[in-house]
Amino acid sequence: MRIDVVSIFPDYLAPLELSLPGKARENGLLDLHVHDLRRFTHDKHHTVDDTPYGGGAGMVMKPEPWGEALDAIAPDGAVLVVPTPSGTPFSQELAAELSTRDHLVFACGRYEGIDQRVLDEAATRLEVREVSLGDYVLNGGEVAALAVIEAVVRLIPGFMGNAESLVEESHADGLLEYPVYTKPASWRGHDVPEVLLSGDHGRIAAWRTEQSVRRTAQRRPDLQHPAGVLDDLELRAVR
Ligand code: 6GU
Repeated sequence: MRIDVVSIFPDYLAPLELSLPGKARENGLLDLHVHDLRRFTHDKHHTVDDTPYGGGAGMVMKPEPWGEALDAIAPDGAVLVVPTPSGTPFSQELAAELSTRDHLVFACGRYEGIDQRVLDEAATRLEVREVSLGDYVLNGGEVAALAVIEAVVRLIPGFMGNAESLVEESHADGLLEYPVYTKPASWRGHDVPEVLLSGDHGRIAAWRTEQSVRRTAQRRPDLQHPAGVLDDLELRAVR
């Protein structure tokens, strides 16, 4: 997979050299490039923003540098990912979809956002996905791009060694993860639940599913989970 990131703060993307994306790069599974938007300006001050038409607070990113950057960096067939608090919510499902694509280009906006015509024009030749991390406001798209890239890269086929650790984790089945424990069995007066020491794999699996269902019902009543999970375990009471 190739990923390009365009930002006026390319140093913000330095963590991509580390950790999972860094490993994927070393393995040759990821070809990652970060670009400074100001390289695509032509005035002395490398201006990337201007006042909004119609008035209002803040500044808007000018279309010309973005147009030139995307002409140079995003060939036909790439997916343009635009992190913005007004995007559609980013999800594990979207991460999985993006992980199957050959080329992602991230356009990191700052200020009040990017002139809408940049996205409208890009959409004539690219698939454009405006995505939000959640209902809060960041100063720019860079931190969101880091999160999206990490979620996507770890799903690239052939990346993680253990396929089970992807299947078993939070959200893969629409439920939150059950609580986990390791040694010692007793610590500061808190004991590991007895069932986990029992060696009874059937009871352990049922306990974990029940814990996942309870957590999901309590913390994330908005999450859909398959009706079969509850019915099979006769846990309808927690709904
Ligand atoms: Cl994707 N971008 C910005 N700037 N703020 C956000 C966000 C994205 N998601 C939540 N807040």
